[in-house]
Amino acid sequence: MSFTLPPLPYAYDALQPYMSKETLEYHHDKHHNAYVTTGNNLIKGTEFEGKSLEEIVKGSYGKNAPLFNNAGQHYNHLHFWNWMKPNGGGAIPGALEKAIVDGCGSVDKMKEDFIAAGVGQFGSGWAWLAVKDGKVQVMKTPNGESPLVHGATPILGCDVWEHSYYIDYRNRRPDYLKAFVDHLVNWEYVDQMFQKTR
Ligand code: MN3
Repeated sequence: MSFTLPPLPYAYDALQPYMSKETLEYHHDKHHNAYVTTGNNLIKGTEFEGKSLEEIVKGSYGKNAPLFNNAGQHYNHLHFWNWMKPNGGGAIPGALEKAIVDGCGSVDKMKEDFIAAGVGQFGSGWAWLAVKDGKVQVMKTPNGESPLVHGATPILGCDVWEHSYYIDYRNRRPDYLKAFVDHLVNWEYVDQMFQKTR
């Protein structure tokens, strides 16, 4: 199976003013596309040809760093586009909300911890909500890693690489994370991933 780059699930200008058309053009068409192209070149002739993306991400971690970086980022970005929507950040579906309260204390505490995880990730990486041992928890990872390689299942992630926010927010990563949580998160897609862990 080779990697392919699906189109964005909304128009390039659909997330404005919280994420600009220019950011999405660079981020999707250049950055994500590069992970797809490079990943396809690196996978040729390896044991991972023909495996599923999740198998490639988990299997290459700690064994084949160049392939892992590109496959990991392909996995993260495939979901990242769907973790956002125009007019996002609204109500959280009931069963998921209950699990968030159970795992994180409250919805407000989860949002606060998620933003703090993204702000506190030194350099490039991701902030996450993940399910581990049946519990929802906040995590952060460097570079192309995700909860998948730490024994957990990601249900929401925010890209905190500078390419994700520097055009719109310059150095203000906290403002980007707050806008992501308040105005962009597609909780229905988060809920779909959460339901698969039940
Ligand atoms: Mn990115």
